[in-house]
Amino acid sequence: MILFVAASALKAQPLSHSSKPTGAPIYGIGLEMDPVWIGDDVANHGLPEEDWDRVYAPRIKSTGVKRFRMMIIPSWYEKTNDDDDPYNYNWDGFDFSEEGSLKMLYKELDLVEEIGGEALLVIWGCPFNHFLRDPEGGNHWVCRTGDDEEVAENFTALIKYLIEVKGYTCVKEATLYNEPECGVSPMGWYDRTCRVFEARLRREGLRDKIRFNCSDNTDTRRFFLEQTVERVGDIADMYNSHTYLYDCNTTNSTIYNWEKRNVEACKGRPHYVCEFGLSNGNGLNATSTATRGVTLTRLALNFLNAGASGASLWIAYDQHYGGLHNCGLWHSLASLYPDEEGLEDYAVRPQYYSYSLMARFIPIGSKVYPVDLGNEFAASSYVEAPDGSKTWIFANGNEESLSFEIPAEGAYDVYVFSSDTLPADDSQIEASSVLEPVGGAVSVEIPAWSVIYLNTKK
Ligand SMILES: [Ca+2]
Ligand SMILES: [Ca+2]
Repeated sequence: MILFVAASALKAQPLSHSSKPTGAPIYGIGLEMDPVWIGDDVANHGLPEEDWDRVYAPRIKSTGVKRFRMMIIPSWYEKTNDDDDPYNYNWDGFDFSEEGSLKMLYKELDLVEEIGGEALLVIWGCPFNHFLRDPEGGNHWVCRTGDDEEVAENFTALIKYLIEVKGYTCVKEATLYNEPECGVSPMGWYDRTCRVFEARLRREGLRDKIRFNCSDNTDTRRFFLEQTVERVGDIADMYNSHTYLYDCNTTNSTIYNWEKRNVEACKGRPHYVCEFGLSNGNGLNATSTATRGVTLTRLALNFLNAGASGASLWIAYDQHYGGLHNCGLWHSLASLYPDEEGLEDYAVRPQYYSYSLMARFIPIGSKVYPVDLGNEFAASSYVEAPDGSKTWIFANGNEESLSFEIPAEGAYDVYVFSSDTLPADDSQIEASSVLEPVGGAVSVEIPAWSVIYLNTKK
């Protein structure tokens, strides 16, 4: 392996991190992992079920990701109304049997439980032919819901079942509706349903087990986040927004300021970027390039530096919702990509390795100290993990290398992600060299289009 990093005589810019952390609680680096892999609501692609245990679960474990966002559709377990009383769970009227998407949900939660991770459940809306649909609520594959009390019963029934019957401790967070402002639940409906749901969590003794994560708005609609804070700020534990506005051509300032304004809108409560990706998939942004892995890291570092509690990638792996969504950490069956010659089933993309580095070095409970590199296409953060280890992270999206001198009390393990350091298989990138301090500092060169992690040697 080529060693890019060495204590060198290059003219290096002295660097220090912010003296204070952002103050945001860090809920970790996340992945969208919707339980539709063997279900039939969205995907129907004939994947061999055993490949979950053979390929998918081991890979998720190897990434080190501990936070997962999951789609929930109310009809999966309450096809018709359990009874006419929304304050009486008629358990015979719910069906939690291990089939279809529920079976997949249990497989995913089993995995999250095993690795000590956390799951965010998101009611997506309800199908157009479902009893929860508002008769005036549109005719899409997910629609606005009608009866707030019935919605609250439906969602809390699932949460109760998962926590109290199945015994999952990883179910930690809940969101009402994916991107509600897009029509699934505009303000006026949304805030009322949130209040009824939150009251029901309290009534059922579930409130202290669940963070209520609100807004879930799309990138350009900060007004919805602001209205959410205004209307349900007394019951929300945290907020989140999504973005697909940016790519390798976007400056740090633009990305940072987008998230800074979100954080400010939340008035002291945490803000998480619950979905993010790139605005296009061409050239340096293409899904199977290492440059995409660098840009995704640069985006996440900007969010964190601006005070985000973390960021979650859309999507863990290709799920064949359609072409737009073929941007996961790995492909699906090769036969589904007729244009990609020589592709192997489940081939990983370079971002599989870069995303794992982020997840491993920014664990839940970290503190993030922003670092200003004075460069619009290279970003950096200094992260203190709960176990006391400290990591400098650099993502360089320039065509030139950059050199910095950073303080060092001891040696650093060096992890390098670039097109030249990709493992030949799906094992993750490990340390490739050690930097020993000279005179209380180390010099580090960050090559063009690379990500480098310097982790205090344990
Ligand atoms: Ca019901
Ligand atoms: Ca009922």
